Amino acid sequence: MILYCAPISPFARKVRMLTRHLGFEEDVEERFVDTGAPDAAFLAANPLAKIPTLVMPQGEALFDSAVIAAYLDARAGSPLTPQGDAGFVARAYEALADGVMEAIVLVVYERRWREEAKREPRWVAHQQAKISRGLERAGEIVARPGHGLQIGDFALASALGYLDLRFEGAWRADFPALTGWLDRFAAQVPAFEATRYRDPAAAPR
Ligand SMILES: N[C@@H](CCC(=O)N[C@@H](CS)C(=O)NCC(=O)O)C(=O)O
Repeated sequence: MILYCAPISPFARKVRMLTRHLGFEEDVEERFVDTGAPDAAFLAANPLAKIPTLVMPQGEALFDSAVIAAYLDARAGSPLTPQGDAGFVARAYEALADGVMEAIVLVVYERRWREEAKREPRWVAHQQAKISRGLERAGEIVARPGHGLQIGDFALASALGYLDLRFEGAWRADFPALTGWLDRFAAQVPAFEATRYRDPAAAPR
């Protein structure tokens, strides 16, 4: 399988952690792409030119990250998906963590795609409020008794890792319980460390 991705993308990291954690590392060739200058093969797989995009063995392309995550987990025998209604609750938690990630990406894109004079502080504040409320809720979810490792955890860890990278870990002061959770996740999932972006100083803003 081919995974179109990039070393710094949080949505890609979610999937790159899952391929490793679920034992598919050898089956997946990671191809780093520039979403700002997509090549023909990547565009043929995903006309939206978004990462992650996974090309299955039979050649069909899967996106977005939730679809790819569900596919990989199903292929592995669904270790990360609770049965019954709890499975839908787990998907809503994944959507929450993905939504936090999306809001962070939008704040980063505001900085990247708009000149300073054209940036809209109200829009940034609107996204930051989503990030805060989303992290508040995620903190409650991971603290539920019996909360087991699931796909949403990979999305949440990815979002927190991206906040560390882009905003110097400012979230840690506001959400100390999540810092403890992230440490425990990293201990349980070595793929978190393995996919850490190694050169923050060189990261495109
Ligand atoms: N909902 C998508 C979001 C993916 C996404 O926004 N990826 C970013 C990189 S982190 C991207 O491809 N950006 C390029 C663009 O929007 O043109 C998912 O879950 O995969």
